[in-house]
Amino acid sequence: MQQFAWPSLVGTSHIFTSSTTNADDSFNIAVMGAPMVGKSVLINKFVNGTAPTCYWPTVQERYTKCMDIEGRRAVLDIFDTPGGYCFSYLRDVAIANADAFVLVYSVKDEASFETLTVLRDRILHEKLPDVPITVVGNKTDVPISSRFMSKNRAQSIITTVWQNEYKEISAKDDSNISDIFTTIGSMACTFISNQKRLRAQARRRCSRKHKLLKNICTIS
Ligand SMILES: Nc1nc2c(ncn2[C@@H]2O[C@H](COP(=O)(O)OP(=O)(O)OP(=O)(O)O)[C@@H](O)[C@H]2O)c(=O)[nH]1
Ligand SMILES: [Mg+2]
Repeated sequence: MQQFAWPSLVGTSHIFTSSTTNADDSFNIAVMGAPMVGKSVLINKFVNGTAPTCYWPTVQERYTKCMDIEGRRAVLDIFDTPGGYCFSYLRDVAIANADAFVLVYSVKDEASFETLTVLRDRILHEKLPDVPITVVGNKTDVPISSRFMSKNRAQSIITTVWQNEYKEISAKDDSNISDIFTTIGSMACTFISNQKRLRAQARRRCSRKHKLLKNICTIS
């Protein structure tokens, strides 16, 4: 697990914290996407059970929530990122510090899907190819005629071509959106354990090579 401090808070930012005592693990989750796709509504519904009453563009906000992941108590440290381009450096900080990503677009806004492809490329450029990513198509409460892409097509691009998890929701109407965070939390947990195991294996291999070289030097 990476140890780091999220950037200091600026502008209209806040920290929203639920009880995080006695947690076994902690995972840093960045929620990213174009402006107005519903990132803040999604996070607030998950953490507080309610949505903000009016739209206010996010600068940066951080939320923590304790939940059971893979049978252990874990803290999700969730970073709500700005959609607007004037804060692109905050998105870079979020990418650098996150263990896993929830990428949100609106099913009625094609440009928000294009933004997601750019963001995803940026994440893959910075992180390992198997970094945990869940893509969320939000605002499914809108009439089907205003969708720019069918659910099947979105599912096929994201799960088959991108090889990422995909979920469609209405952050505004759906009451059960916690499985998005349970899924990304589990993915982060597996990813970090695998990284630890690979690092331990590499260390063991390195130390075996070192011993072998030492023996050869002693004999000769
Ligand atoms: N119809 C509909 N509207 C939604 C839904 N989720 C969010 N909205 C609305 O979309 C607008 C933007 O929501 P936010 O959650 O603030 O969007 P955001 O992605 O955080 O925006 P930025 O902070 O500017 O990046 C608000 O007016 C919300 O009420 C949804 O599922 N359905
Ligand atoms: Mg927001």
